[in-house]
Amino acid sequence: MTVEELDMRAREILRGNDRGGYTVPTAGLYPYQWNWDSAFAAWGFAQFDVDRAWVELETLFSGQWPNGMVPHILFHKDDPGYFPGPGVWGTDGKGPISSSGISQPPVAASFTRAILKTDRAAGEARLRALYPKMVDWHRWFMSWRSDDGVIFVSHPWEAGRDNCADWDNAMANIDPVGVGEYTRRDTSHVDPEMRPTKDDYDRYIWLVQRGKRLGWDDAAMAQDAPFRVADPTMTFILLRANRDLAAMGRALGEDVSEIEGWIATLEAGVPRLKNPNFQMFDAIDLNTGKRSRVTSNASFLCWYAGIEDDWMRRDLDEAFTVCRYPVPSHDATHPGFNAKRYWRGPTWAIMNALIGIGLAEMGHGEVAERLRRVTGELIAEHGFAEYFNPMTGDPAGGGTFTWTAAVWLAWASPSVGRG
Ligand code: 9WN
Repeated sequence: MTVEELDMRAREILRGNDRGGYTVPTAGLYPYQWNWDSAFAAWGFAQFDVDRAWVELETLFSGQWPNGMVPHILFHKDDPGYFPGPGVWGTDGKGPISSSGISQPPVAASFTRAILKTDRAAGEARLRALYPKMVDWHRWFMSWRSDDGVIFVSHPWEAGRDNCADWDNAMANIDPVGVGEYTRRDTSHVDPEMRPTKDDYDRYIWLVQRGKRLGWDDAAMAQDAPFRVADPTMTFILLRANRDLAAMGRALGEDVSEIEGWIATLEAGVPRLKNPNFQMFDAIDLNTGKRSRVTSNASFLCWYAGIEDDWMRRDLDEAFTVCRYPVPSHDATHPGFNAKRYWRGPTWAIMNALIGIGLAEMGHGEVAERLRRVTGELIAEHGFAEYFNPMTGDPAGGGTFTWTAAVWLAWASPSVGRG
């Protein structure tokens, strides 16, 4: 396909996954609105229909809970094709729309700022309405997910990197006793070898059952929490999002001192995520202090957060040597690497886009451009898949995927205007 045809195909995918005000990640496998997927979708829509981009974000924030949390899934319309659905989550009455009870990486403020650049005229009024909601959401993270400036997750799904090795220590300490029988739906849509294992799912569901039992009450859930893992994804993304939120607040004439305080707290927390023995950014099980000791694609989000790191820069060069299509979600030289299984090896275009944006901004223009080019080739040659084998480029997971199409339109396509 030519670049023009690929651009058109990407727009068709976004339109095709549009369910009226929100976009599903892909039909069948993920039939609801997911949080960070929607923020990427908005970024994609902004390249050809900026009004639709704002609507995507507005619909996402229409599901915000009174405590500020923006759920990771909004169940606008019941669909038996996904498990666990609204009944398993049991969040009735917690928010204005049926939803899950956890959040996801807060990329929305950063994409809002990117969208504003394409829509300076009408954008200000839309931003004015969204801004306080984003502040409330970020405050919720700082109140309930910060451990002295490192952001932790309460469930693997909260980080959006469901089965990555960063959670292995904490997952091994959970005994999913009483989880009961359930039927997964993901493995009827996708090859089970590309998905998390049953051991993983037992723990995912067990944690959801615990949240439901505790009425998804933040204070109750924080007591003796069985899963508390300090996460590079969340910490770097929230730090970056706070910088973007503060910039937008200043432009609106708002007092941003609270947000500046969060930025200082997170900047002070980041060094704890640096593994002192292996020098990469990894995860920490806060219940035991054990580190994950694996480089993931989230380790390379440091630049996106405005943090320079020479060791990670060298690791990135190595990833280019080992993989034809970096950046793998799990160090490809490590015995735990699996080129097919979800977040334990495959390359994700969304992560590459965030890494590439950060590299370019921090003065690593050459490698940023190389990553953009190789991601563009990956999508052009292998399609708009959910994720890809980093060695061969083989597509994996769901197809006609919203965020891969969005990343193509906004970042990876050779037609994207630079400068
Ligand atoms: C659980 C929708 C979501 C992404 C996540 C990705 C995957 C869900 C699942 O799909 O997670 O939230 O059922 O596997 O890991 O990042 O937001 O695309």
